[in-house]
Amino acid sequence: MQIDKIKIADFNTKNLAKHQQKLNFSLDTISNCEGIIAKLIAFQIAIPSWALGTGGTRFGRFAGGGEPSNLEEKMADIGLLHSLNDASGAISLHIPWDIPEDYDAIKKLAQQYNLKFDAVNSNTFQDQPNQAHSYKFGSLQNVNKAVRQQAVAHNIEVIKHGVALGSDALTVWLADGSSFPGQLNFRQAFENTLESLQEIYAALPSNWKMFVEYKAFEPNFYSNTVADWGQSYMYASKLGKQAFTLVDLGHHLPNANIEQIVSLLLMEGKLGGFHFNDSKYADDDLTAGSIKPYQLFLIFNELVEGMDAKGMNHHDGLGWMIDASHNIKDPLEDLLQSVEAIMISYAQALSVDRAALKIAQQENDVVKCQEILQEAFRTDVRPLVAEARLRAGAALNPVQLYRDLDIRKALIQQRGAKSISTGL
Ligand SMILES: [Mn+2]
Repeated sequence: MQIDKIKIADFNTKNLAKHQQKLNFSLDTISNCEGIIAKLIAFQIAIPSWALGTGGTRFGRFAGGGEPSNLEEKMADIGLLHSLNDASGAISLHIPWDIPEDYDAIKKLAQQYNLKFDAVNSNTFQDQPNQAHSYKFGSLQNVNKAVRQQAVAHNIEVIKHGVALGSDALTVWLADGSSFPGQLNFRQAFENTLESLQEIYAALPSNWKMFVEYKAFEPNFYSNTVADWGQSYMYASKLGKQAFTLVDLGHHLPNANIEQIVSLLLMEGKLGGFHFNDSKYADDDLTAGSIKPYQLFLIFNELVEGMDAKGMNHHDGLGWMIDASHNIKDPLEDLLQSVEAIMISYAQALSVDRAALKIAQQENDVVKCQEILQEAFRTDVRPLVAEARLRAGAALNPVQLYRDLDIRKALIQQRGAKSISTGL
């Protein structure tokens, strides 16, 4: 289903006076509001094709109803999000969960919803029906060359799907590792993985990027073969200039200083992309900004500072994507909340007084440094984010309009109460 533009306009008209009041206060208190709003309008966050349905835990899954059961319906859902917030204009496909059957039809659909194809994702963390070899003991790292070759061939096939759709990046996340000491020779696992990645890298079109995603633990519990940013950086450096590290916020050990990781990877020109989510304990895949909004702001603070230092475009210099799971919330509401949290953190980071911060840092004025950052964090930038949406023809309050229009109810009527998303 698509939302009638008139309904969005009506909603905005109804809420305009209140918005204007808040916006006027922001315009008075935050400097360079126009510059911030322009950057917010350009900023887009990709939605992964696996995030439109209800996820689950290893204990159970509680379906939400009206879930998209094929790629076309998933694109319709992202189109819906994008019409509400004008900030979700890209889809990230997961192969083989969402193999496009008719490229032209899918591309046409994307055009209709104003969506781009973000990075394509390979999957060697589970076995597919009729697969010759199992990934139980790893894929690109496997001691058996035939298994590695199968995993390499899969990644090359994913690139081909991406090329046909107009994507320009491949994300490789490996579940490879070991669950018990002694199970693996670490060096051999690294070398096998590197060799496999090199074969995939050789198949990349020249305008493509390869993102090497790391994860501290899980599903393996003793070692992961790409466990942290340092290991990812080693692979990316050895592979070449088209390879980059991808940071997923949930893939660190507790209390890791992610903002510092981001800053240094940017400095080295090796930060490729981001997966947003939030967590309290481990890789919880919760709504971005729901647990640690200050951390999200600090990360964006380094992103903005680091990208500006390199003269990078904020909106396309890196790959921006949500990677979350929705166990108890309506996935579409959850995604709207995540995008909102990301935009707020980005706007806060854009509002930091960088010149003053630089002086305070040079003077070792620790108190002043903190004051400057917290001034930006504690200033309400939500009216700027809403204004960016208003100017782009989207809704002042996407979650509210989604509820006012009873969209989930309509989706359940259309798709049924028990539809299940592919891949979950
Ligand atoms: Mn991820």
